[in-house]
Parts: sequence; structure tokens; C-alpha cells
Amino acid sequence: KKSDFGLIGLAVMGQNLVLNVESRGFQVSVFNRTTSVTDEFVAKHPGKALVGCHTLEDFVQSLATPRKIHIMVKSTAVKDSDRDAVDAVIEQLIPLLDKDDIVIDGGNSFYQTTERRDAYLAGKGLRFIGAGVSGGEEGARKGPSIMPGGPASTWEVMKPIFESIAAKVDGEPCVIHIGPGGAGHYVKMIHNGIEYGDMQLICEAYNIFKNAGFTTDEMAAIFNEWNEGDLLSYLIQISGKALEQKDPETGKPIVELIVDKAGQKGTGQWTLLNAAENAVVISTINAAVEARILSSQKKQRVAASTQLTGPTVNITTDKKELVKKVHDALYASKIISYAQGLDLIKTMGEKKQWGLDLGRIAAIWRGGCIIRAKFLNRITDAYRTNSNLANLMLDPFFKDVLSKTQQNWREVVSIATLNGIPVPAFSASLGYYDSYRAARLPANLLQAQRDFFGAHTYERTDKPEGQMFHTEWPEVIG
Ligand code: NBP
Repeated sequence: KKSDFGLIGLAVMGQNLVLNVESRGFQVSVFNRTTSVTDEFVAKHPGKALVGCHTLEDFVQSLATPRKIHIMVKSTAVKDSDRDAVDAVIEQLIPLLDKDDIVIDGGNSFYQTTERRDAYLAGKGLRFIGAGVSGGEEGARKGPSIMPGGPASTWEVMKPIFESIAAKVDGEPCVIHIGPGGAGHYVKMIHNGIEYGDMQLICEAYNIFKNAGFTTDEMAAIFNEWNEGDLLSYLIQISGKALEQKDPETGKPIVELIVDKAGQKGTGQWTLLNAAENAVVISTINAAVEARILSSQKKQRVAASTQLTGPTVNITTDKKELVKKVHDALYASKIISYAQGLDLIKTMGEKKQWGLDLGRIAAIWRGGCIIRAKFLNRITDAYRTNSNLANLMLDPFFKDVLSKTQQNWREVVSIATLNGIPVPAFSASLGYYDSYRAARLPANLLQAQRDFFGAHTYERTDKPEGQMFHTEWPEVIG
């Protein structure tokens, strides 16, 4: 019997995806460049419908047509001229495939690379899907959130397999056809940016508690409690669990033994670049990416800590009160972060004419992925009610939450600022909220400055829109 599905790249994600697909009743052929990995994998799972292949020729021949080949190898290409492992595998596959076979790239590929491959393979008579897969190892095994992009007709062929392996929420699979070309990998990229924002906001909450003298166990208890309410989410849950974890050697909380230098693989930075290209504000995600960058500059920070002064930390707010305030600051900031990320998706979707459905996109993030959260139900509802929502903050539910949480949010930013505790993502979120709701910003003075030094002209409040004026400003000497 020929296999229903083939997967290339048996590292952590690939192995778990294969086991997931197999567990849904499909026979899966597998190939890995280092063949011993294939042998070990197949040997470790006796009795499963797995076909281990040592050559790509055998692998391709073992698959039923049209072949469905999922590539899960390291992706590093970010420029047009870059060629990475995904390209290497594709090049090796092309001479072996038949017309209409389907190649899926399930790695974290840059969306423009996906567009290049989509066009290239279409030119060879082959079908291509660029699918973002979120959920890490566990998601891959038990049910990830999948964001596939490519022709709708190709999606229809892949739909039964993808729907069966994806996470389910309220019976709905956490996978939809996102859109053509690079749309799937694009949405996965923004998902990762949002993930950066969520993680940083949680870390800022933790840092305030830590500075206020909470023990690690107390903080774990707070996150565990929050995970029962509005903030219920995978990231809050794992933060609570991480804080509970003790080092077996020293008995100390493991989190306090971990060096405060964050790593990143680049998807957050790609999100920033794309936002800049599209002139969309994603200040919370921006703050989160920059917080990771600053964290990695440990040596400079340690040196500066003895030179640059700040206030002595003295948080006098009642502990219970502080927990409530920080909860609200986190909730409000999280709304802002999603509002920004979704605004970027909307803007880019319109520019590329991808026909994106924000409500359905939020719905597939409800399960399987790292940003899964109860609050995504509300986002789905918001876009199901009004698919043309200009900004998530304007949905009645979120408007109300922002109205009710803002006093505490402002107090938290103030308390942190007065105590010298960095809260770049909390404050960036608040700055966005206050700017977005301002009927008048100080850009009038900015326009005056521009006209002053560069004769850039300006519009007037008392004259029709679009009519430009220039002032003969006095000469400035020296
Ligand atoms: P890695 O990203 O570490 O990739 C390792 C795999 O790539 C191995 O199977 C390796 O084969 C293969 N490979 C490489 Br490297 N160069 C190759 C080449 N030139 N030709 C053929 N195969 C090659 O694995 P991963 O962490 O499982 O991630 C796979 C993809 O999924 C990545 O794009 C990643 O960004 C994405 N992703 C990962 C996660 C996660 O939580 N890890 C989550 C979501 C998405 P070898 O055994 O012969 O070296």
C-alpha cells in the first residue's frame, strides 16, 4: 500500500507531526537527510503505519498520487537571494515528482520566500502550500494550530489531513485556508510577533511583583489564579508552572537561577520590519522585541547598573490591590497588542488582496498554538459581529474592558515608572491607547517645525482638507 502522506525532516517538529498524522489513520512515509535518524525513529515506534525511506527516490515512490509531501526542515532564508535547506530539499524533489503533486513547507519560513517557492513550483506544474505550524513539540504531536497559504484548490486536497491533525476547539479544527501564496506564513509570522508581546507583558507583571517583594511561590499562585479568569491562556499557565519549578540540586526556584538573557530566532524582528514597511504601529510587539535585545546586552547592563542612577524601589501598594492592578494592566495591554497585530494583518491582507478573515484567523489561534487563550473567543466574536472593525479596541466588549481597566493600568505604569522598574510593553500599549483616542495630537507643532525648516507645508484646521499652506517663518540665526 502506498502512503497517504510523506514528511521530510525528522527533528523534533517533524517526528511529532508524523506521529500525529499516523494516529489519525494515515500511513506516513518519512525521510531524513541523516538516515540513521529515520531508522531510529521508525524502530522506536513499532506497529505504527510508518514507512522509513533512505533515499528520496524510494520516499517519493512510496507515496500515493497526488503526492502530499510535508517538508519540516530548518528554514533560514529571508532575502530573495537566500537559499536554505527548504530550497535544497525542493530542488532534490522536483525531478522526482509528477504534475500536481503537492509540496508543503511547514517550517517557519519567511512569507516572501514562500511566495518565491509558490511561483517557482507552479512553473514546474507542482502545487505548493506554505503552512505556518504553531504549538511547539506538544502541539505538533497532539494538535497544532496550522496556518496554510496557497491556492484554495490545493487546500481542498490537503484539508482532510490538516483538519484531522489540528487542535480542536468547540469541535472546530484550528486550521483554515488563510489565503493564497505567502498568506499562511505571513499570518504565522504575526502570530509569533503577538506571542513576543504576550510573553513580555507577562514578564513585566512578574518583574513588578518581584520588585514589590513577592516570593516566587506567591507569584506562581497569582498566575495560577489568573489562569482561571479572563487571562486564561497557555502562556499564563506555563508561567505559573515555571515559577513553581524548583531546581533539584539547590532547591531554589529554577526561574531565579536562569540567566536574564533572552534569545530570539527572528520572527519578531521580521514582524517589526513588515510593520515599518506598511506604516502600521505595533508598539507593544516592538517593545517586546527590543526588550529581548536589551536583555541580551547583559554585560552593558551590569556595567551601567553601577553608573546610571534610579529611584530606590519602594512599592507601598497593598499586595492584594497590586495584584488586581497588575492584572488589569496586563489585560488591557494584551488587548492593545492584539489590536496592533491584527491591524497589521488587516493592512497587509488588503494590500496583497489576500481576502483574510480576521475572525476566523483568531478562531484558529484558540487552540494548539502558543498564544491560545480564552480571550481569543472574544476576538473571534468581535470580527464575526463586525468583519470591518477598524480596530479591535473599538469592539463594544473590548471598549468596555479598556474603560474599566484603564485606571489600574495607568497606576501600574506610574508605580513602575516612579520605582524605576522597566515596563516598556505596558507603557507602549498605554501610549498607543492614549494616542489612538486623541482627537488632537501635537502633530500641529510638528508640521510647523517641518514647514519651518523644509517648507513642507501644512493643512489648516479652518480651511478645507487637502489645501496646503506655507508660512514665511522668521530667520533663525546661530
Ligand atoms: P530544525 O529547525 O532544527 O531542523 C532540523 C531538521 O532539518 C533536521 O531534520 C535536519 O536533518 C534538517 N536539515 C537541515 Br538542518 N539541513 C538540511 C538540508 N540541507 N537538507 C535536508 N534536511 C536538512 O528542526 P525543528 O526544530 O523540528 O523545526 C523544523 C521547522 O519547524 C523549522 O522551520 C522551525 O522554525 C519550525 N518550527 C519549529 C517549532 C519548534 O518548537 N521547534 C515550532 C514551530 C515551527 P539532519 O537530521 O540530517 O540534520
